[in-house]
Amino acid sequence: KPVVVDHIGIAVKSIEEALKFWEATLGIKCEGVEEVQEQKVKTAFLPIKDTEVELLEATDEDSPVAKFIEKKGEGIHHIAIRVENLEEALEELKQKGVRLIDEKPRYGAGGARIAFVHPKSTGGVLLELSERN
Ligand code: CMX
Repeated sequence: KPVVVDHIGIAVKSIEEALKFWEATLGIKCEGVEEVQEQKVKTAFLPIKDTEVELLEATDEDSPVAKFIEKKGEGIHHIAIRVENLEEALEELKQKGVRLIDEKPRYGAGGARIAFVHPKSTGGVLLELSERN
């Protein structure tokens, strides 16, 4: 089966400002804003056919998204691909020697179970695995 891109996460300084481009200019409607407190980010989801854009705004100055913007500026922060069984996917990658940031699932926006793969193993791209029911 082809891999499904669940969403593309984009780090922004301000979701309100970013929506002026995504909503007003491009006409892609934001379907909901949600804070993921544990990860110190506010997220805004904009559905595009078969995938979504996720705008990510830091909710704290020591948020990983604040640090990302400080270092690299606003831009693509991660790519999330859909998996059917997150534990199985993590186990398979581990067996293949892939370095994981999260060995165990945690919760992301929209109640998805997620885990991040270390950019050292992916050619510099932060990769998120996402299981949605
Ligand atoms: N792109 C490329 N590299 C990145 C990166 C990014 N976006 N974020 C982190 N890295 C790199 C770091 O530079 C670091 O590299 P070194 O080991 O060479 O120093 C490595 O990845 C590990 O990063 P870290 O910050 O030291 O590790 P942590 O475990 O503290 O945090 C992570 C990792 C990915 C969880 C955190 O940086 C992060 O981005 N958290 C926010 C997660 C998020 O976007 N949540 C939104 C909700 C989820 C959703 O539904 O999508």
